[in-house]
Amino acid sequence: MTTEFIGKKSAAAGGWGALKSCGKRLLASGSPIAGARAMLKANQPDGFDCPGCAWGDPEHGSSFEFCENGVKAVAWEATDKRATPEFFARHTVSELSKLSDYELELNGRLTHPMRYDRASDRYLPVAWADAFAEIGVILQGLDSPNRAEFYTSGRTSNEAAYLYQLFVRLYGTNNFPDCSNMCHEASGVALRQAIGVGKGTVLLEDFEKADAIFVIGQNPGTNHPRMLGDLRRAAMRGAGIVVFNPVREKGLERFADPQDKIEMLRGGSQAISSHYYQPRLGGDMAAVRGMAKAVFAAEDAALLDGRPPVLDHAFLAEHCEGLAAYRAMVEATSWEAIEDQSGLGRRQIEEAAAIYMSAERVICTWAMGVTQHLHSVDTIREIASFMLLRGQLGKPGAGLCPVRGHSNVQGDRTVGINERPGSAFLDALEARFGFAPPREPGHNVLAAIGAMLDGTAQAFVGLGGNFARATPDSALIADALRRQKLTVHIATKPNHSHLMPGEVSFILPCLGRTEIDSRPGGGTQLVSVEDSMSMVHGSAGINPPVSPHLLSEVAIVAGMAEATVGSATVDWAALAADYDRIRDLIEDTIPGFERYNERLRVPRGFHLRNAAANREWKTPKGRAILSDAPLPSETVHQRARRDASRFALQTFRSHDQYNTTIYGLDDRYRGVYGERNMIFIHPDDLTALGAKAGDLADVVGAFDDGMERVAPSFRFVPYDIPRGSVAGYYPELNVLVPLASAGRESDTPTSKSILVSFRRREGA
Ligand SMILES: Nc1nc2c(c(=O)[nH]1)N[C@H]1C(S)=C(S)[C@@H](COP(=O)(O)OP(=O)(O)OC[C@H]3O[C@@H](n4cnc5c(=O)[nH]c(N)nc54)[C@H](O)[C@@H]3O)O[C@H]1N2
Ligand SMILES: Nc1nc2c(c(=O)[nH]1)N[C@H]1C(S)=C(S)[C@@H](COP(=O)(O)OP(=O)(O)OC[C@H]3O[C@@H](n4cnc5c(=O)[nH]c(N)nc54)[C@H](O)[C@@H]3O)O[C@H]1N2
Ligand SMILES: [Mo]
Repeated sequence: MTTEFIGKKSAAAGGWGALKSCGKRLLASGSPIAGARAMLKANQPDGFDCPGCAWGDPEHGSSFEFCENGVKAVAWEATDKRATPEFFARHTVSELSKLSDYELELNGRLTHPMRYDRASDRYLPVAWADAFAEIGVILQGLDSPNRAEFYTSGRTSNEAAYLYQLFVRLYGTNNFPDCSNMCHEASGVALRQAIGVGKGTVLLEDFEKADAIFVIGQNPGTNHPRMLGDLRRAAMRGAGIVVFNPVREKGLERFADPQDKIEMLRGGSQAISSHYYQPRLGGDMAAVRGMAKAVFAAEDAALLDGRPPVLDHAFLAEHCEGLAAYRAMVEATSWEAIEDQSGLGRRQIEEAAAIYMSAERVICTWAMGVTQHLHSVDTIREIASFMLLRGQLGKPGAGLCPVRGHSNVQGDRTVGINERPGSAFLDALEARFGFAPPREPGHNVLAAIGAMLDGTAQAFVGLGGNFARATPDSALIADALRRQKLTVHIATKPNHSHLMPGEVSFILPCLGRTEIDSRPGGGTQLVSVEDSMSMVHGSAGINPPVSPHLLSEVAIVAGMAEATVGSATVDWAALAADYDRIRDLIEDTIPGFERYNERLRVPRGFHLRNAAANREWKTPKGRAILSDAPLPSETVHQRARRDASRFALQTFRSHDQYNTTIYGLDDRYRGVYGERNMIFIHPDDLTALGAKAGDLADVVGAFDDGMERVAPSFRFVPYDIPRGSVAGYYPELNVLVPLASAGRESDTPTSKSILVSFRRREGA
């Protein structure tokens, strides 16, 4: 037995630990100066948008607006390590496949376009022009454009994403699997149904005005560290910060702001959450329903006692639809059902509801803990309905805030990465460019995988990301990629998706966010991104490119487009020479981008108008809609509890990773070090299994589709987590996420509720 990897947890998130880690990270990158210089320009008006996350940038930020994870993301890109043609000559693809994600990316930045050579099982350098030409020939030769899949990861700029969708639609398909299909898709679907806009309604400023902030299913200390600054200021003002998270996450408990000199010198820290509730996995809909039940009860009591009503009747009457049905559904749900599904006691839920009711302005934020379940859309509808009861939307200091992941995932969707584009957008493309864009819906991530598995799909192009590692049932995906006639990966560093080559396979290396993008004939270029608060702003790199052979994402997309669809309809080369021209096209075809080039160049950029935030409801009924969906009859967690050997597993992120990019093997805030194959489990569950901290077990999937799923050799870590719930890291556990288990209406893999059991292993 070994427990060496379990160590001390940080006393607070942030603080000196974060600064120390920043320094280490910059030194380890080999280019501490480039990294440090870059950080001073992160999220500044004249710098680049930090590739770390999609949290908003403050108007009056400190002289530097960055965080530990921003430093890691920047250092990761500004590394002095290079995956050169010599590197690829030294190793066959089969050899590289044996490396972990961590070891593979450690080889540094890609420097040359590479083409797979089957005879030697190696990637060999190729000229850009030859790569584009061959891609064009293969894409043109497919039986139908609908047999190609065009993936996007959310780091791509608005300009590259817009050009990509234009190319792909001109080619003839809407097959746009996107990382957001695995991420906040449920938020988009639910919010469009409820309030007519699939985005959040708050601005960063609203966090300064809220009396209460509910943070549901999100770990900002690790994934959105700059949000902790806003939560900390709110906590210091006395705002209630109510957390729902099965796991006690350090960043939501205490935070020492590295940007606050006095706090740092005193070694102090600020408590973040005022109330921390630990629901069972997938129990949030029940918890919110319980709060709504308490609100209706309080409303009745107030009416009886002649006190002012609790509900915002004026708002509900003027703006909402479905109150009676929602209320009937809430009242028909018993406390017993709510307590069993949420795992929280009625008292706790009533206490949380009291905070909601005593606050004049409430914000609710959420992330993957809410969106990656079977009933995520219903849960988010429930959150929206609950917030509408007291008119907590469309006023300062209040609103709904799905906190996005990738730094431009929201922008990519805004500019047309959508497998089900609206007709208004397609009409605009048709009018502007004079071609008939495809109208039939295309593939999202799960549909694309289905098509790759059944042989329909013949080509895969990935604009960023790590498709094979981010998706469920990893074992099947490798096969699916290898069966393609063509695989193309536009990337900054090598990852495992690159090592599953189709018949013809390319790795095309691109510039990162922090690098100067200088185009022949067009000078230095600016790109733009949209954050979680719908602010669109410019981003210009400041470091010289790591290799003279890199092209920008825009130039690569333009190169593939020209070779595939020709330049008769769109002058790709002209667009790639000057991105202002791409922005002019965005302005012409997408509402909200008026005077794009001008407004982009003011500090902090501009806000894309959000109708719901102005209490304008773009729903079919022209009103905000409360939902009357029943609670799920049984969550995965409830199912697991029927059988003592079964558990509900969630896959989350450690403090030392960016999705499939692993920066290191520590998770300081959770007190584990040097190891990632770990299962966090309640101590009593561990005892019931007859196991101890550090014992080894295989994690076995219990999804009943006849497929055997095993993640071998994981170690138990006793943790503060509800009984029956366990947790471990993504992407290592993706072998257990069943392709066939997808969120209703969102089609999102259910990465936060996987039915598993354990098979003990002998030895340590
Ligand atoms: N440093 C860093 N930053 C990142 C990323 C990264 O990998 N590293 N990834 C980026 C991306 S793409 C995204 S989408 C975001 C992700 O940001 P998060 O959503 O914070 O990511 P996860 O680590 O998946 O954490 C989910 C949290 O939800 C909790 N949770 C799980 N299941 C449930 C549940 O049923 N109910 C409730 N109430 N809570 C639950 C988990 O305990 C965990 O605290 O972060 C972005 N920022
Ligand atoms: N089990 C489980 N699975 C999950 C999740 C989970 O919580 N649990 N989360 C899901 C979520 S929220 C998401 S968003 C997806 C993420 O899925 P992806 O977006 O596909 O994955 P990433 O790991 O973010 O992609 C990393 C790769 O992007 C490339 N890259 C980095 N920067 C750039 C750049 O500037 N340009 C280009 N072209 N390439 C770049 C690098 O080569 C790197 O290897 O994973 C999903 N999968
Ligand atoms: Mo994400």
